[in-house]
This record gives sequence, C-alpha cells and structure tokens, in this order.
Amino acid sequence: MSQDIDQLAINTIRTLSIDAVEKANSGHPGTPMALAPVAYELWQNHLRYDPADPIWPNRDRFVLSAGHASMLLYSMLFLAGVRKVDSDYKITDEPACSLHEVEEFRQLHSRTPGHPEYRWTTGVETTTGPLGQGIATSVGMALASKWQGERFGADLFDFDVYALAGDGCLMEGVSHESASLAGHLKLDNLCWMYDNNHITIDGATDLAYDDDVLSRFEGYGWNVLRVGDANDASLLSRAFEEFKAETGRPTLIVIDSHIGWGSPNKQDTESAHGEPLGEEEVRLTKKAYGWPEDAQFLVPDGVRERFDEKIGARGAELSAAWKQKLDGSAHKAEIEMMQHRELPDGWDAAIPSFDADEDKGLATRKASNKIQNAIAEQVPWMISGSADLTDSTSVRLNFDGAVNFEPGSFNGRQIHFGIREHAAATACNGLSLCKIKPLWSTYLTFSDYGRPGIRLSALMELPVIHLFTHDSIGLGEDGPTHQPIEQLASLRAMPHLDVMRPADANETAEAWRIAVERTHNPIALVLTRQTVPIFDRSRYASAQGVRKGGYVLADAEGGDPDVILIATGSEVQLALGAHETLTGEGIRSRVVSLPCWELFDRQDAEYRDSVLPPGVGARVAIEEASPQGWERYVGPGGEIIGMTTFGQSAPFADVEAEFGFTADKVAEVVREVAARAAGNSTT
Ligand SMILES: Cc1ncc(C[n+]2csc(CCOP(=O)(O)OP(=O)(O)O)c2C)c(N)n1
Ligand SMILES: [Mg+2]
Repeated sequence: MSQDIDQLAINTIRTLSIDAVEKANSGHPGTPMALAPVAYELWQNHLRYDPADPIWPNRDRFVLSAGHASMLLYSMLFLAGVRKVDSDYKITDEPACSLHEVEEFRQLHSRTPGHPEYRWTTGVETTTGPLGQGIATSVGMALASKWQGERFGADLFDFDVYALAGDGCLMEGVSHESASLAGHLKLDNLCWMYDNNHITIDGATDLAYDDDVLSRFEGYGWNVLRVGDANDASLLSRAFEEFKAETGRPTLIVIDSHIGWGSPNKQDTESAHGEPLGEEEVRLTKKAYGWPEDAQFLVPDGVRERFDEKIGARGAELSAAWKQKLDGSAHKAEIEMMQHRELPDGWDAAIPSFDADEDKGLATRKASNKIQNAIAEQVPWMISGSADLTDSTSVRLNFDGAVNFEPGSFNGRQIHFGIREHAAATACNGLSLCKIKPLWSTYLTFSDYGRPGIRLSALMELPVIHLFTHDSIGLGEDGPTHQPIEQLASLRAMPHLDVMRPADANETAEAWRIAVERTHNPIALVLTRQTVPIFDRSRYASAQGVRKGGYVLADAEGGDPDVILIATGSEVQLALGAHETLTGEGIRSRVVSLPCWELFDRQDAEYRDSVLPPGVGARVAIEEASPQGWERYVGPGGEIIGMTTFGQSAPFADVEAEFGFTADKVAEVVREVAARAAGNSTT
C-alpha cells in the first residue's frame, strides 16, 4: 500500500470500524469512516493524553458524544495502546481494548459494547449514547478543570475537554442549555467538534432541522470556527490551535464531513449511519481506500508504532513532568485523596445533632442546609449547585470562602446553573468524573427535567448527590404542577440510585453521612418544604437506623406487634400520631421509618424480618406519593395510603386533609386492617 503512514493509520481506523460492524452484523460504520481523520489529528497531534496512564488527572478529555460511533473510539483506544486500569486504580499491563475486543464488538461481556461505557472500558471518559449527554457532560469536565486549576494552580490543572457531536447532539434540548451555560461561564478550555454531515437516521437533516448553527453558537458567546473538509488535516490542526489560543470563550468547530466516506454507494446516505455496509460494499470501499479487499481487521506494519511515536511519546513526557510537579506540590495529599474519592479526616465532625422539637419542628430542607454546610466546610471539593432554587432548596453555602463559581473565582463552591435542570444534572456527572463531589438541586417534580443525567449517573455509578425538596403535596399552595406524585416511584425504579427520604432533622443528618461516603453510586436526597417535628429520640429509636435503610422507630411493648405502620419522610409523624392513639386503645402497633428502600432491601433477611416480621400481615404504608411499589412491604393483607390522583392548590394542611393524610385517618385505616387481620386469624 503506497500511502503515507498517517493516511494508512486513518484508513486502519476506518477499516477496523467497518470490519467490526460487519462481523457483529450490527452497529454504525459511517461516522467512524468520516471522522477517522478528525480523531486522528486530534489524538496524534494535540490531545495531551498518556496511553500508558489513562487516568493521569490532568489529561485532556476526549468525549465521543455521538456514542453510536463507538467503533471510532474503540479503534483509537486499541491503536493508541491505551492500558487497562483495574478497579483499584492500578494500571495493568493489559490493553484497555485489544484487537480481540475489536473483533468482539457488541458481543456479550466484551469491552466493546454498542455504546461506550465508562468504568467498563478504560479510556472511555464518560458513557455516551443518549444524544447530547456527552457534550453536556463535557461542560462539567471543563468546570472541573477550571476549579482544580484555580485551587491547585494552572501548572497542575489546565486540561482541555474535546467533545465530538453530531446533528443529533445539537438538536437535543440539552445542547442548548449546556452551550448557554458554557458560554456564560466563559469555558475557554472546552471545544466541541460538530460533525456537520446533514444526515441523521430518518434521512437528510432538512427533514427537521435548519438551524444556523454558526449564528446560534455566536449568540451563546462561543468562538465559532469552520473546517470545510474533515479530511483536511492542516485545516483541522489550525482549528485546534485556534481553540487552544482562544481565551474567554468556548470553541465550536463546525466540520463538514461525508458519512460513510469512501463507500461508493453509501456515502452521504442514511444507510451508512446504522447498518453494516454489506459484503460487496465493504470490498468496494476497501478498494477505494487502496486497501486489500479481502483483508479483515488488518493493522498494517508501522501503524501501531506510529501512535507510540506521536501521542504515546508526547503523553509520556507530559504525564511524567506532571508527576514531578505533583511530587513538589503542597497539594499532593489533597489531590490524591480526591482522585481516590476519599474524604479528609474529620469530614463529619461538625455534623450537628438536633434536639427534639415536636412542636415547632424543622423542615428537612432547612436541617439539610446546616448539615451540608458543616460537611462542605471540611470537604473543599464538594460543590453545591442549583437550578435557580438555591434558597428554596436550601443549598446555599454560608461559610467564609464559599463564593460563587464564576469567571474570576473558578475555585468557588456555589454554582448557579440557571434554570437548566438537564444541563445541571449532567454537568454534575462531568464534575464527578473529574473527582469533584457535586450536588445539584431543584424541586422533586422537576427531577423529571434532570432525569437523563440522573440515569447516567446511576449507570456510570458516580457519587453525585441529586437533592430534591418540596417533596410532596405537602408543599401546598403551588398546586398540582409542583406537587410530585410519581417521581418517588420512578426514581426508585432506577438501578444503582438510592432514594432517601428522611423523616426529621436527625434522619437527614444520617442520610447526608451516607450520601457523602458514597464512592460508587448516586443518591437522591428527598426533603420537605414544610416543617416536620424533630422526634424525641429518648422516646423513639435512634436515627442511626437510617444506615440500614429502615428501622423500628416506635414499638408495642413486649413482643411482636399486631399491626405495622410503615412510612417515609413527612408521613412518619402521621404514623407516630396514629401509633400513640392506637396504643391508648390497646392496639399493639409498630412504626417503621423506611427512608431508603434500596438500602433496606440490601440488608440480610434476618434484619429485614426483624423490622417487618413475616408473621405480621396487618400493615399500613403511608406516603404522599404514588402507591406503586409499596405492595412489596404491605403484602396482600395490608393497605397503602398514597396518592392516586394529582394534588390540589391550597394551604398545606387543607391539601393533606383533603387527601386523607391526617393521623386520625391513618388510625382509622389501621384499625380496619388490624380488625381484618384479627378476623382472618379467628376464622
Ligand atoms: C436521546 C436519543 N434519542 C435518539 C437516539 C437514537 N439515535 C441514535 S443515532 C441517531 C441519529 C443521530 O444523527 P447524527 O447525530 O447526525 O449522527 P450521524 O448519523 O450523522 O452519525 C438517533 C436518532 C439516541 N441515541 N439518543
Ligand atoms: Mg449527522
């Protein structure tokens, strides 16, 4: 083959992608074929990345937002010789993605799943696939670079973040929120590459899309560049240099490309997007590349070595120099602690304990603010954000130095995400991927607006804190649009996400401890707007029971109860109220506070049975939310007092009474259930 080594390498990326998709009989060949020269130019000549140390903290990040083009990334990981890192952060001698893995594209347990999965394939910086999520995550990564640069010095942290996006990413709403935020924050370390190929799955983009992308991004305050031909290495190189030289603005490079480049019959058509080219077309395409038509998974001599010579050599030098700087830095211990998701000694020493106050009480959001401040002051890399509800959701940091994160004070601790929940949740994933401990907040109903980011935090097992207040119809006057009903059930349905709805201030403190200690999964903290009593723990069990997800808060004296009341959050007070009344009537009841189902379900059977004895079938669950899911705790003999309709706009006491959420109503239901159970056992 008479092509120069760089052209040969680019064609290797293309043909590996073609062959892998062909063998799997599934996947997306066209975009890797088109963008191979873009990825190649970036990785080989610009990206500060060490394949021998793919977790070097100051590496530039490459995010493949167009996750369907995963074979592009897998080819790069293989050819660059990226090494695999194990779950203890140890770099192994194995490749992150071997040629064998490329051949096993999209097969069970391979390191080359259909879309790139963070934590599964080393070198994948974030999970992508849902369009728009990659670029939105890249904003959080760029924020993290700025924050660390300000705190530890720009000689230690100044990494750039590159994200490759297609038409789909830019059509998605989240791209608007995220680009607007990045422009406002002047993230000049952020570079999005837009694959302007005019094709999506349905066909030409003009079926649905005529945005003037250049004007759009200029309007956000971005630096907008154009590369008229994805195959022109010198134009690409100049654009990357211009990005690096730019200050005060993020950069968008609009790159004109041809999907399925080189395929005589499929180039520029939607059929190159998501299906194998087909045997005959593969031959014709390879011929067009000057490639042996029958060769498969061919890596010509010198191609792998070319990567070692370029990105490998440059990366090794940069990462070694960085490590030397780190060794001489006063921040080394803190940086290493962050990188391993550890916490400073005494991080929880200032968490308050709240005195009983059953009359005046305290909203759990208010308690949360005191706890959050006590922790954040000890954990400098904990950052608090909100989607324009900083005070309503009580996430304002109020200690010295807790200034806003913004240009001029990038080491700030408080981020104003603006009314951009989707961008906020997803930016938090980017922050967490770069080892900052992020929190963002909104009302529980609007968790729906952040859900795609929440889902990816769960899928990636990132310790992001999603904090939601105004957690029930108890929020009152704002009415049904703001009163969550199905959100708890839908969040609980998400794997790897623990949903915690503490009942009072002391349970909130325990929930926070759990949230901050998490290293490998996100948590949704669900808090009240309204005041709730602070229970007298000398009369009731300790709030430490929260650590097991659920616990017996109050019990019948001596022996098993006849009936069990189970509740979360603000409804625990109703269960306790009913319990006191019923005790006076000689009905033996137990109150179980169950703030976190997931955590409770992970306890051993012995513990779970001790809290919910299988022999006691008379059970009543109380939660101001969809009853869905409670069946598993109340069983066939039980009742669920929940919400099966939307709420009402009225003062909160009226709303609660309207829907039967009073201690008296609860007691009534419990009496019925207890009587029914007693009747059953005597017949
Ligand atoms: C949120 C979301 N919606 C829909 C899809 C399904 N999908 C995958 S790729 C694609 C078309 C993407 O077009 P474009 O970004 O232009 O990529 P290209 O075909 O040019 O590579 C769609 C609709 C998805 N992955 N994510
Ligand atoms: Mg496209």
